[in-house]
Amino acid sequence: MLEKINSLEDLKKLSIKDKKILAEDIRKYILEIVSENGGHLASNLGVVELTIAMESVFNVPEDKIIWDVGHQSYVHKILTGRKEQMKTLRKLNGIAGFPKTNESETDCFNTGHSSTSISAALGMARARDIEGKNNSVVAVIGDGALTGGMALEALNDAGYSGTRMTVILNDNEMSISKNIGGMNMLLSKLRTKRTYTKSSVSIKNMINKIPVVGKPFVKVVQRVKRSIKQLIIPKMFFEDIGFRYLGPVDGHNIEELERMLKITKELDGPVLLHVLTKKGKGYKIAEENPDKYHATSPFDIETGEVKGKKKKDYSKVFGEKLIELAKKNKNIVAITASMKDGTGLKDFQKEFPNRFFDIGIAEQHAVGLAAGMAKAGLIPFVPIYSSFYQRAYDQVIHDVAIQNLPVIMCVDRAGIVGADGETHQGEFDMAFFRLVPNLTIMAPKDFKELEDMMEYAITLKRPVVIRYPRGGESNKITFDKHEKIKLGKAEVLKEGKDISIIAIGKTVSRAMEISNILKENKIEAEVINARFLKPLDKETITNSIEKTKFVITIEDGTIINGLGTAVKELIVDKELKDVKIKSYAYPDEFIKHGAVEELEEIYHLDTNSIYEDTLEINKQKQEKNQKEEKGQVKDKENKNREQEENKEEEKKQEEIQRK
Ligand SMILES: Cc1ncc(C[n+]2csc(CCOP(=O)(O)OP(=O)(O)O)c2C)c(N)n1
Repeated sequence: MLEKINSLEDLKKLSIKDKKILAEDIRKYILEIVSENGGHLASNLGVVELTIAMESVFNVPEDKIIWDVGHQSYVHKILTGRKEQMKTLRKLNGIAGFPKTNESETDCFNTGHSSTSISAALGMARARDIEGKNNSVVAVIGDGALTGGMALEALNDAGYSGTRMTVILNDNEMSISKNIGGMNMLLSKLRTKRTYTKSSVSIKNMINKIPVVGKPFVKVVQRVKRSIKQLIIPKMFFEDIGFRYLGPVDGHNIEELERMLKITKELDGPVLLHVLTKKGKGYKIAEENPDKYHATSPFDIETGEVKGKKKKDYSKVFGEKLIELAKKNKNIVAITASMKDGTGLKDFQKEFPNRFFDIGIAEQHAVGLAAGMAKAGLIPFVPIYSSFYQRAYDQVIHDVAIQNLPVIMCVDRAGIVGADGETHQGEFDMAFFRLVPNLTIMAPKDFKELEDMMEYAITLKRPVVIRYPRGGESNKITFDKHEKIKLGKAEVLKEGKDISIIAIGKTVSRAMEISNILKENKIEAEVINARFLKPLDKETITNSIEKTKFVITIEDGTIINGLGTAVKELIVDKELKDVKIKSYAYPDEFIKHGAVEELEEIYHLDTNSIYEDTLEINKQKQEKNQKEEKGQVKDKENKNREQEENKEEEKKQEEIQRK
């Protein structure tokens, strides 16, 4: 059936029976692609019928569908003319793993971070009303994403405004792991109810028939009415804030879905359609382990085994060390914004269930909560991915930094993460944290240094940022030396007279690799592991630059306001003369998806590019030195000649005078 579907027109012609066959074909196709390329599996398998029904009932691109997070948009992409290209999913220059407006006009809004869809949909609906158009606007949001503050802010606005729009709540009871929170408690009550289309209307009518006589009586009766409603219809939360609630509906029944979607299309004002789906639907292994197959590396379809050996990564080292530290210090607690697996906290939760807090997809709250805990004497560790820390920037400044509170902010997935692309790349954190007063910012060169930094952070008793990358240590360089961590002290890993290479975090091993190749070319590089972006070790760096007069900086962050900028500021402030500096970092642009190694090469951050560049600059430097030396020799010769001539002239004058 999938072979016959090349456009939405083809889809719309199918009978329900054929759409069911199509759904199975799409599942197989997604399984093939994700098992090859990696990607978000379980969420996509869960929305196959929902997407078919939506694309059948709504008329995209005139009607607007906004996919929250967007990780579940594969079915949509397959149905909207990108079936063949999906084989390039998440590859360099291939189809992105999230909606992209530049890929298709049916992707009406870019997403990637959670909980944005209702705001965007409301914005489009308001624009439609102002322009006097009539199209539908739909936000599709998961129960996980509904725990995010931005979604709740948007519900609050949309319900009150009465704007015509639809929110489809795709409820699979899962965020990445089991969903939690008060909203989830509300949804679990709703899940067990039968569909409210007719029944809700009749219950409402019944309640409205309770007579209200006399003013003092009104309030009492209203309160009674309200509690009766709450008892019978937990959907009242949505209705009370201004939404018309429909559902719950079986999210794998295309016929029923289409029927309900058609109703939503006809209704005025904001509507919330509650759809129940199963994460991983149709692939037993994912149904049984939806968290493991939420996002996966390439795997074997038969066994579900992930291909290739899984190496130890920074998140795991972080999680293990935190358990060790927490055993010694009862004040240590851990907070996650719905990412306990990704950030390595799974075992911490088992070991210390009372000191572990999964607070939903709510990064702002995570940091605000940590600030409160720190103020009251606890030591909160808050591991959040770099790109998601963007959400909590104000909380870092307002709640943590201004009050100088000892919150330990662990920035996981710092730097380029690869296939998830521009919304998930973590190249900005050094830049945006560097300008916040009171923050100490560190990045480890390897696992051992991460452990040392975590231990050290506790002793500081003020806000600390520790950033570390996705994946594991370098497999080319191992570090034997680990100097004790001291505030604002860099580590000189290798002494040299020709060039200073200053790096931080993951790129320190690259600096070592480059220095090794340079050595083969008789160039002695001094390698400095900066360790601290803030406070920067000005003394060590100045001494090195004064010696070599040629410095390169390497970092997996943006070129603006990172390590390179800090070193340049230092050179200017200290008025260091005749210094050549070249900074390697990501440029001032959003970095698209692709393998990390490919992206590093494109942006000249790979070992070879830096090495070749360095060789060239060093050659220029030597030529300049030689020229200067030659110039100096010539100057000396000229001076000597002048002196001789002067002497002769003096002699002549003396002779004349004597005569
Ligand atoms: C701001 C932000 N924090 C964290 C994430 C990581 N993340 C991606 S999907 C997801 C769970 C989403 O759950 P839900 O909305 O229920 O969708 P489902 O995958 O269950 O369909 C999380 C936490 C994110 N994308 N954005």
